[in-house]
Amino acid sequence: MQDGRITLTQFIIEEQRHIDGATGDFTSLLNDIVTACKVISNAVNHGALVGVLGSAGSENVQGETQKKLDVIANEVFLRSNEWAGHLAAMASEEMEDVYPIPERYPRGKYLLTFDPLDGSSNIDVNVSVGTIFSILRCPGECRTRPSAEAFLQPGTEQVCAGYALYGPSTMMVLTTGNGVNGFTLDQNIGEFVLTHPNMTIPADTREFAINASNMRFWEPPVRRYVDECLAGREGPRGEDFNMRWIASMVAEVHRILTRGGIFMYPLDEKMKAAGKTGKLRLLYEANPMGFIVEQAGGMAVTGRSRILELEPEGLHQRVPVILGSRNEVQRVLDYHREHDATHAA
Ligand code: AHM
Ligand code: MG
Repeated sequence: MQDGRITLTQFIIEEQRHIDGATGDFTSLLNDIVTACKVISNAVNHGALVGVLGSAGSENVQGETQKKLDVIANEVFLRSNEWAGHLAAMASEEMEDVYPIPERYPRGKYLLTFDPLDGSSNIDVNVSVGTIFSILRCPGECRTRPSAEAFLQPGTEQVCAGYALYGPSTMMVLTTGNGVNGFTLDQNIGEFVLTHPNMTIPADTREFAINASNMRFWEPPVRRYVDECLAGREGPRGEDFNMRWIASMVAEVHRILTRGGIFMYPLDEKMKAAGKTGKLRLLYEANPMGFIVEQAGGMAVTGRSRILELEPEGLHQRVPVILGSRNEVQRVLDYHREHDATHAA
């Protein structure tokens, strides 16, 4: 821009220039995603003024009540990204099946997964929510007949991952595997401007995030970690810890990218008894956030393995998520390893 500021579009074009064989398809796809996020941001900002708050009176595939904004954001993402010819198919938290690009449009070489409005329990109380997305390459025949199997790629295969945070300001944070950069929406000109170049997560932290209402169901390694944090200066860690829980993963990850921290939605006994494998979804929550966190120098694990190396088994598969500052995540990983070694089946 004339004033020396760098827009998201400019940033991506310049980054792609250094990639052999780049056709501009990816830049163009990202532009459509950015447009969708601006539209969602506008709806979120206007809230009750435009009648978008409250329940839609329906349930999604996971049996969760859909908010009006969940449904609107999903539609916005589909319409913005289906027409341009960059995608073969999309998959969303709000749709049971894969959404193949309609026959009337050309099909492209990428796949897009997204959670159109994450943290939607926060919408009605006017607390930050966000959009999470992940871009994969479409393997083999998938361009002609895209199926759910095409999406079942480990997180290490992601071409790009990002989130939009609809908070006091709207931000877009993304990675293409070359570090993490944050952009703030300048509402006056309608452009995302680079404001947070090369975001990195401090290796150490004294702040943790977990929904403590599940404490009685936690596995021993998680309970041990949190107990030690709560014991503070007088406990084994010898330091006081702070705690935060926003119930909006995008806001939580953004805080961690900004000042460090650890976020946990672990496996617990209640989930196990119900046959569940976690709370958060692998393909459009854990993998994109894991990619971003790792690119910022942090770690993202289930407690027992690296999230990005998991072989997905289903479109809506749930996994435990523990991510953030490297040394703390490593500690939780170690506690699981120690526990499992002494309690082998
Ligand atoms: P959602 O995709 O239905 O909004 O659920 C995901 C959200 C995350 O953003 C957040 O970390 C978590 O659910 C909060 O869960 P809880 O309500 O148990 O605190
Ligand atoms: Mg979600």
